[in-house]
Amino acid sequence: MKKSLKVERSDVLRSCGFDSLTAGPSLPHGRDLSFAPADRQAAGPHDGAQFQTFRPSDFQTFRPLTMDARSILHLDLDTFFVSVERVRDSRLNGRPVIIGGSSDRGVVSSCSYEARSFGVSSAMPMKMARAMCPEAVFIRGDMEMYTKYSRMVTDIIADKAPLYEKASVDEHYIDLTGMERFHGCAGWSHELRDTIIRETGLPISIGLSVNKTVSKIAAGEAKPNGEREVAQQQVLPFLDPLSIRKIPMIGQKTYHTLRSMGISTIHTLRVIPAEMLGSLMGQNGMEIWKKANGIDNTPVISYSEQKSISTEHTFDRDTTDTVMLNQMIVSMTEKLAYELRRQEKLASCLTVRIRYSDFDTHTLQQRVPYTAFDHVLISEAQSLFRRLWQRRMLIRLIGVKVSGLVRGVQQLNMFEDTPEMVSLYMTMDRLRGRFGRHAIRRAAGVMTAAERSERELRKASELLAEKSRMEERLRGWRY
Ligand code: DCP
Ligand code: MG
Repeated sequence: MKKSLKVERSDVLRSCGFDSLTAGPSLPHGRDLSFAPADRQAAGPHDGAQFQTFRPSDFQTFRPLTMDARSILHLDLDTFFVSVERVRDSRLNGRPVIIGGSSDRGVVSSCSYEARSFGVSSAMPMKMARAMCPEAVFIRGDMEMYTKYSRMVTDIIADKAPLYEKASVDEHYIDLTGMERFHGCAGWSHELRDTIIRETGLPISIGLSVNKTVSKIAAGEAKPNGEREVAQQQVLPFLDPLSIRKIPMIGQKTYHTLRSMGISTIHTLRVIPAEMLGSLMGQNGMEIWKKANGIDNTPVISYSEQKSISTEHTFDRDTTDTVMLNQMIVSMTEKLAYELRRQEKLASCLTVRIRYSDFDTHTLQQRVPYTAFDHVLISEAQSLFRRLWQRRMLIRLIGVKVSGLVRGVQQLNMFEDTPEMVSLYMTMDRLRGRFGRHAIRRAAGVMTAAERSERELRKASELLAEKSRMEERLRGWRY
């Protein structure tokens, strides 16, 4: 018989400090709860409670730590944008530096530790940062330059690492599993870090542990400019005293939810039964519980295998209609950029493909500074298309692809653009999120009524010309 574990919802809520299904937390905000096993056993039956049923299979993915014999290295550049600015201008060393949108409506992208000591943090409105630290050096930023340094670091890693993943502009994971037998992983990691610092001039911190979550947290704890190794048996003692905020998937909202339940340390979080968190927060709760317990089986995905996003269009009739082809490029690229922003990704490479009516296919690609913005990608796509379409022959298909994707939000580009443009993007995306992708499109990607009738007229006159040519030929046959 299949065994199943039943958890009463009211039991869960009560254990977490809620008096009833509708009541708010009964514990004062910020108090750290302790869930001893005895507390759990003491919970008695509760009438009229809703039941959530878990089967043993729900927990099958929870592999004990001892089964994981991986060695995963996480590398994260320190105050990345600020450090690049410092490499280029050493007068910034030791001073509070804040990088972000130049207007008050912009937000902080990166700030130095000196600025952080004034309470400034990334994603904070620039206006607030200015008020907190008026003596800071404010820099608008240069995404092209940061992309160049980001690639420099990736190239060094690619040259030395067996398998690496580029997770964001300044973060990489390397799977060193199996290397221990030949070299010490820690020694190899130390040498790699040294090489990066020597060749780029950028400070970087590393964490080495049994999986991605723990090594990322370890790198965070090693900052600034440090190294931290957490061996398998050290994972729980290392995680236990840390704030739940250190768990990568805990954002502001989840953090406040958990804090309102009195949970502040990873230890408190991990001793709560998984099914309780699952019952309260669904699949997300289960994931958080696993991470709090140092469990993470996600693989390091090789950078070359990381997904790209692409779209293509085959025309009903092969065409040389420049206006229409250009409009198609605009709307396809717009679609991809929206998808990037929706997935919170940035692209660093753009590819355009055309297929002529004789099936001859040509592709051109171009590296771009990390972006998820239509206007950057569209102008690149248009210029690639112009270079590609040399033969001016009938086109059967066009395609656009973005690749070299990393995690990141469009805020990365904010300092390049006016706040008006950014809020326009956000409004457009909100409309698309609510009413569908086609709810709003840029004019260049949509034909105006005048353009459409002009095109119809052109087609009609082509047909008429063809008809009279045919009649001419038929007349010739008759005589
Ligand atoms: N970034 C951004 N907006 C954010 C977060 C980050 O524009 N909300 C950019 C600027 C950062 C870079 O991405 O320099 C890397 O992000 P990190 O979170 O790694 O932050 P830093 O490298 O600046 O600091 P740390 O030393 O904490 O890693
Ligand atoms: Mg960083």
